[in-house]
Amino acid sequence: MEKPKILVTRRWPAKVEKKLSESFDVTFNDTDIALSINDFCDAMKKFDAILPTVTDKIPKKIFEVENIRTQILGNYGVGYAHIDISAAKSLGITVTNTPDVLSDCTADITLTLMLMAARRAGEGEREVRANQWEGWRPTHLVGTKLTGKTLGIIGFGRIGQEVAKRAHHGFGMKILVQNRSSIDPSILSQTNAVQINKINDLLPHIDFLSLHCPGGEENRDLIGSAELQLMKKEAILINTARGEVVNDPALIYALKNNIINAAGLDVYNEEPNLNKEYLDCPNAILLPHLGSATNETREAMGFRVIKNLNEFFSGKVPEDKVS
Ligand code: 8YV
Repeated sequence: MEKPKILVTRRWPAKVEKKLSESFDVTFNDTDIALSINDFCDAMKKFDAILPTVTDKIPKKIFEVENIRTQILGNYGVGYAHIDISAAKSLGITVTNTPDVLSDCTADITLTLMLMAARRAGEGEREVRANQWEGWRPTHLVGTKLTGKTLGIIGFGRIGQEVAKRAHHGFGMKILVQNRSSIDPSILSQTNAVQINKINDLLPHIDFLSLHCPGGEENRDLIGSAELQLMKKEAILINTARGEVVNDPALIYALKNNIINAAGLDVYNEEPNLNKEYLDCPNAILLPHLGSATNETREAMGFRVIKNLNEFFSGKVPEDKVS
């Protein structure tokens, strides 16, 4: 039997690429430059499976090409708001993602941002590198503690729960959560978390807010000026979910006008072309979408895609099927 023809849209960890080439007829993207929409349309006619990432925008148009050969999009990543899922569904094209394997690392980067923003680590590092550090003094770059503070988490799935564990058991933080469905009490009790129904009822009571809900249109601008106004002036906002969940002009205004204290961002609207006004905000910690960027996790994500492909091509429903 002929091996399925697979397109990998970006470079993946070497071990995973090797494993892929052992099992499939694979085309790699040696340039590592993201595919254009036209390239993607073309690929839909040539490959049985395409393995995209967040840098591949896959709108309805891509599913409108004639003579589609692709049966499965094996997304490398947990978030899939960049794929028009209902268009895929209407053609019976399977879409899978890679949950679980990146929860630890995304939670770790969340805590990294919380600590960096609270302790003004970005400002401090820039000062030292600019050779402008004048030495220790009691009032120099004074930040705020995590220990004992209250963390609000929007979206209490796998990543949100890992963040809660680190914050509660590591820093003694009190956890308030908002989630679209109700969370099993046995899960809440692991971190003594309290579920609040409405975001607006949570916002005035928290010192840190961390976003872990899906992106896409349903959550666009979930945090805008009205929500930021409800937060404490001392509060810190962390976004490791998706850029569209936060309204950029509203957050930039809030950072520049002491509506909130600081923000830590790993994701942006229109990545990598983030709103340049963030660069003028010293109280914004800005990371380049590093949530899952560890060797261990990037390999595990790749092997999870391979597992989904093997299940699919042996006639089973892949464990991580989202459409
Ligand atoms: C991924 C992420 O690296 O998995 C996700 O949803 O945001 C990232 O950590 C990225 O999406 C790769 O496609």
